[in-house]
Amino acid sequence: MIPLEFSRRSPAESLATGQAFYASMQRRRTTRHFSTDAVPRALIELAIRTAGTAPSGAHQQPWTFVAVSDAGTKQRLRTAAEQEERAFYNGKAPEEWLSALAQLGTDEHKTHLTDAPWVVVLFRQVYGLHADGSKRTHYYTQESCGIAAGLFIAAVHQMGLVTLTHTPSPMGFLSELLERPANEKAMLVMPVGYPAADARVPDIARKSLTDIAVWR
Ligand code: IYR
Repeated sequence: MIPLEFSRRSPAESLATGQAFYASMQRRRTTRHFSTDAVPRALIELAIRTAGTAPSGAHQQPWTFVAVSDAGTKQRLRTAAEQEERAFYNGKAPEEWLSALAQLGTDEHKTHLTDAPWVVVLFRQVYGLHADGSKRTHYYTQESCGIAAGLFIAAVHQMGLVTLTHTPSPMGFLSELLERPANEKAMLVMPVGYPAADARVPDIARKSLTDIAVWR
C-alpha cells in the first residue's frame, strides 16, 4: 500500500465544485442527430482514458474500447445494426417495449452510426487470460463496465461533444466485424461527435431528488 494523495476542501468549496459539475451534467442530453464534423482523435483518447479510471472488480479493468473512425467500418457497422434493429422494431420487440420507447423517437434507422466521426464500442471482458492462455475469472464485469461507460459519457459531455448509448440487439455481429476475441462481449455502441445544427431531443424530464433518494 502507498499513501493516498488527497487534499481536503472546505464544505463551501465542495458545494461550489459539486454544483458546477451537477449543472454541467444536467445539461447533458442524448441526441440521435450528429454532425459529420471531424473530432480530433486526442479528444476520444481523453474520454477513453477517463473511462479507464473507473473502479472495477478486483481492479481487473475488464473493458476494451474500440474506437472506429474508418468510414467503411462505420458503414458496415450501421448496415449490420440496422438489420438487427429492423427485426426488433418489426415483430421481435413486444408491444410493451415499443410503447416504452415511443417517447424517445427511436427506430431502426441508425444514421448516427455513419454521421458521427467516431463510433466507440465498449466490449466487456467476460473473463481474462493468463499468460499461459488459461482463463482468468473476472468479477463484477457488468458493474465495472457500467461505471466506465458513465465516466466516458461524462468526459464526452465535459469536452462539449455528444454521444448516444446505442444497444443493438443482439450484438454478436460487433465481435466479428471488429475482430474481438472470444472473451470480449460487446456491451454499448457510442457514436461521439458534435450535434447536428438542427439536432433535436425528446421533451422529457429527469426524476427529482425526492423520487430517486431515500434518507434513513
Ligand atoms: N436496441 C434498440 C432499442 C432500444 C431499446 C432501449 I431500452 C432504448 O432505450 C432505446 C432503444 C435501439 O437501439 O434502437
